[in-house]
Amino acid sequence: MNETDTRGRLSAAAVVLTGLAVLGGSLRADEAVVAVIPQPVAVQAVGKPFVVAEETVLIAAGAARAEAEKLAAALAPAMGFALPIVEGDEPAGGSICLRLRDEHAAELGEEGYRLTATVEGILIEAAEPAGLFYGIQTLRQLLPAEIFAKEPVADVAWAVPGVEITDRPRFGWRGLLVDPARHFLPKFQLLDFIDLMAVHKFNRLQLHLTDDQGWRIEIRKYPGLTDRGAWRDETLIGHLRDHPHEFDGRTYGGYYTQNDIREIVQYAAERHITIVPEIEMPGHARAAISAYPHLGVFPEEQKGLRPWTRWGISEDIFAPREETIAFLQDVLLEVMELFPGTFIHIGGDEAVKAQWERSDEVQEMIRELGLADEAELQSWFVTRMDRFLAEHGRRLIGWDEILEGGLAPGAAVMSWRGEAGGITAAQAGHDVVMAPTSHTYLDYYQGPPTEEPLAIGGLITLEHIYGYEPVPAVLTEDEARHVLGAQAQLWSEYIPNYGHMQYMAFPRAAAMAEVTWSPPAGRDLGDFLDRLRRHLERLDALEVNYRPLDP
Ligand code: TNX
Repeated sequence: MNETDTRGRLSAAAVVLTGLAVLGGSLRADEAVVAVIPQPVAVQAVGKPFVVAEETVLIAAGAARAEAEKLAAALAPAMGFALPIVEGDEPAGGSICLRLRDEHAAELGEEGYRLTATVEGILIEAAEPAGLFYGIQTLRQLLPAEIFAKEPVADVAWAVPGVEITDRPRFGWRGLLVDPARHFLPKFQLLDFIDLMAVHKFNRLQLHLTDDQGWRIEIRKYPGLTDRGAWRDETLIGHLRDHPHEFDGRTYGGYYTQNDIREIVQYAAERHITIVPEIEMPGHARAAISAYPHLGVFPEEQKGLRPWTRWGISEDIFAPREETIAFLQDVLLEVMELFPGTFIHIGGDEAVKAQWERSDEVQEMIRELGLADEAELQSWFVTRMDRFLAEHGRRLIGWDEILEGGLAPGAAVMSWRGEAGGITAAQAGHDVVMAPTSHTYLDYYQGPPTEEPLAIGGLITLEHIYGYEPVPAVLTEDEARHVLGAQAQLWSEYIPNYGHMQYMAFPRAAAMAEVTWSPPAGRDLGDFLDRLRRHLERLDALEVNYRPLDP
């Protein structure tokens, strides 16, 4: 493990420096280890460590200054002092310099960075602010784990080992999905989660904002969506497959106001995370139809419908009427106003067609439009949205069911039912995000079900995720370019609160971070686990309720 290969690169836990020249006599840190997650592209030892102390200054100018402020803010709680920022972009002794240079674009891309730490000081260089931000995340991990503490920690030498790190991500989409629809996640906890994502260099957060069990985003034009659609009368206790079903009898709900959303989007953007909003259609629509029954296939029968109180897939599906399309496009207009990212996720999964099949009105539409069946009708529906989003300069992304009945021209596909959908879409020249149940479902068990808290089912261990390869071998090089990246999902039917969400997310999300960031050639489970042991000390300092490695 502690070997340097011929190019002078060091394996993860390799750089162990002992006997740091530290200030004062009572310092605990007498060794520092390079154990960065996700593993950087290249790490090279260059000499003695640099010790960050109260007299250290941050040097930055222009757009780098905002990143320097984030660095100062990240270090201050544990260090107990905020490093001052001085204007400039030349490193000086005893400083941490953050520098943007266009000339790095070819080598480092938009998100890459180079970090050089010597006994003299630290220099982080990048072509874009995102690169500096990721360099800062690496710097935090080069410091003793206590740097992640929320309160000042005494008697720690804030030493950074002498290293040169050159790094850039493998994929541009390094995503996690959070599902506030089944169980609501209050804003302050969502913001905390965004911080944890940033530590792991994730850059996409898909927010599953609507589902049968609740509508979680304020839409000004349709206040009923949250007045009525955000509240269910009770919630299933235990697992859906256990009978008889029991319910807790308590009203449950919540939603994000538009101000909340603006705050969340801004908070994420400061951490170089783009939020991908998901508005489900045409299925998973029960909460919306409960609020506005005329959107349903059988408005008369659906009067009095309530958001669902159990899990599974409800039959309630939007009617494909012009009125419904107009309603959803109104919703998307407000969504686009709030979320500046390119991609808008329209769901599209598990749209049970039973109501469309039973409805004379819908059958008549299928005939009039000259469509073959309900699958083509869904495709027609999605194409309407695809066009609408394109007219507004955005792109549609949906779950792989949107392939059935023909893929809308500009659509990107999120492949969840295995990789087949992603492969088909990439071969047809569409962009793809890999999110297969086989490797990326963080709502599945992570250990023997008898020893774990209740989960939806399945089994996806840390090791299994670590072994995931997002680019299917059957794709040609050109087709493979359509694989934007991969995403892990925290569906929340069986994740009732944030503490449990952390338990399901970590440490598996750390493995996912490495799958989406690091070059596949360096993938080594033993090395990852060595680094992860150090990384868990960071999560301890952050007070994350992760699942222990050996529970
Ligand atoms: C399938 S993944 C769903 C979700 C559930 C999840 C539970 C997908 C597109 N649809 O609605 O929450 O399974 O694992």
